[in-house]
Amino acid sequence: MKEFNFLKKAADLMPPLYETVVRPVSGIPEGRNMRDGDSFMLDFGTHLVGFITLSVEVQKGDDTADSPLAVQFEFFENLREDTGEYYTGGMSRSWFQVQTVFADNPYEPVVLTRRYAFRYVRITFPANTSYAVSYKDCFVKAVSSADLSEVEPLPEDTDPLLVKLDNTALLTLKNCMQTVFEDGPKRDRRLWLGDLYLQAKANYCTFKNNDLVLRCLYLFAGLPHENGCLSSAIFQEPVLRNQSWILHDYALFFCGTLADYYRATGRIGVVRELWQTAYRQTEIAYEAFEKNGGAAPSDMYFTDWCPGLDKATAALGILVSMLKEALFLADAIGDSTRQKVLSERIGEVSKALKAAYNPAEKLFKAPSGQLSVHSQMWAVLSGVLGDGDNAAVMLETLKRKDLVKPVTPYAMHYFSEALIRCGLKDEAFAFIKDYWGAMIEKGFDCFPEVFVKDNPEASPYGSVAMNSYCHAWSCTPSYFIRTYL
Ligand code: RAM
Repeated sequence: MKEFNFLKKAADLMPPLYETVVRPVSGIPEGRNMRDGDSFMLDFGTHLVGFITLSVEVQKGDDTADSPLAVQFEFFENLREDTGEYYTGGMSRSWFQVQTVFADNPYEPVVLTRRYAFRYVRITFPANTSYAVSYKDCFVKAVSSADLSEVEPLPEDTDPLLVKLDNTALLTLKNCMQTVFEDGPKRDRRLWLGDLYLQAKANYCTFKNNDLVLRCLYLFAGLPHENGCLSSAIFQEPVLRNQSWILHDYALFFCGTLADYYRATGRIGVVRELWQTAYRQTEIAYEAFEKNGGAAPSDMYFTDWCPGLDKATAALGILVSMLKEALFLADAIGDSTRQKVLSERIGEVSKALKAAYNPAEKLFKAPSGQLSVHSQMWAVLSGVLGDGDNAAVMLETLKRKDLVKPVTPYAMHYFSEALIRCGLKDEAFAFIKDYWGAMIEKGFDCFPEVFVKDNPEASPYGSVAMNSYCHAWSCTPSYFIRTYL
């Protein structure tokens, strides 16, 4: 019943979508007569999410339009996707943005009703029609639930690179803001809790669509698994449902997202309403820690797409951090029984995490002995060491070249936050400019899902064609710039 109410509230918060009409800036095949495999590539000049319409002029043949017109559309967020390879990785090829339309009436505009995410579209007329066609018009009805007029301009003297990072981050977030905070508008077009946590942080200091955050919180709370654990993601299509994959870090981020929502809005009523759900996530993750002999079950934590990562220490850091966020919520509503339980549990998990610290080396080790950036940043964010030791860990992390490094801007967010947390703000901004700046330098219009500076082929899915090139978990430069500068 309670779940049903949450879903009803989520439905009531369905946002309106703002529409903008955009036409291509280049690639228009002026005066070309096309058929039988002829094609052209339009460039819309910026990343868009929306619906395309194409109109052509039928050129008079012997017997005009005596067969349907076949039009193939291939959409690319980024030309790196145009590999021409046949994909055999683990994801479905149906994520590739290709559609062929057979228009019985070529004199009418061809209107696609499926939403695509792209900057470029290759249009091909594959059939050997007796007639040729020429380009007449093409436009996109771009959609987003983000309201640009809410975004305050940065001060005039802001470093031009930071302005670029902010603009790119804003476009990334905006195009992922649809009827929920999607992870990426090309793929998976789904609401993920780990992504939402970061999107919401960026949203509060940009588009301020706080009701969209609330809608997403209600969707998760309304669709728990049987034991009360929240799902890592929610599908809206074909039917509203939760995803079977459970991740303890993502479930715990419900506490962090709710705590941030409360900090941003002061709405204590929402905290009261969602408190049971939030608290339940800490119980589940803590019980798993206990059952696992006082260690976090790393296979239940996402952490990053980094291959071969030993996640156990980072996972403990996440658990302590989110238990603390839950304690913050318990304090806010005055739940003294749970304040006590949470404080004890924070103590227990902190002890396990501290055991991974080597003071001589000033680094945290994973159980396999692996040294990773992930272990350091999450240990620092959890606050188990004092400020001075925290800073020493991060300085050591910056110095050492042999640590396993994150491969996603998602994990790099936490690395940047960890630097700021221990007073290394200059180092944090130098890193943000270097890492996200490299994406700008490489010509990305939006921030992608995966980015490794010296490996352009990096992909968790076996091909860069499957990567998402507008991925909201990468949008946090706006959060850093607008919160800390
Ligand atoms: C990717 C999704 C999403 C992320 C999951 C774990 O496949 O696109 O962003 O949260 O991985």
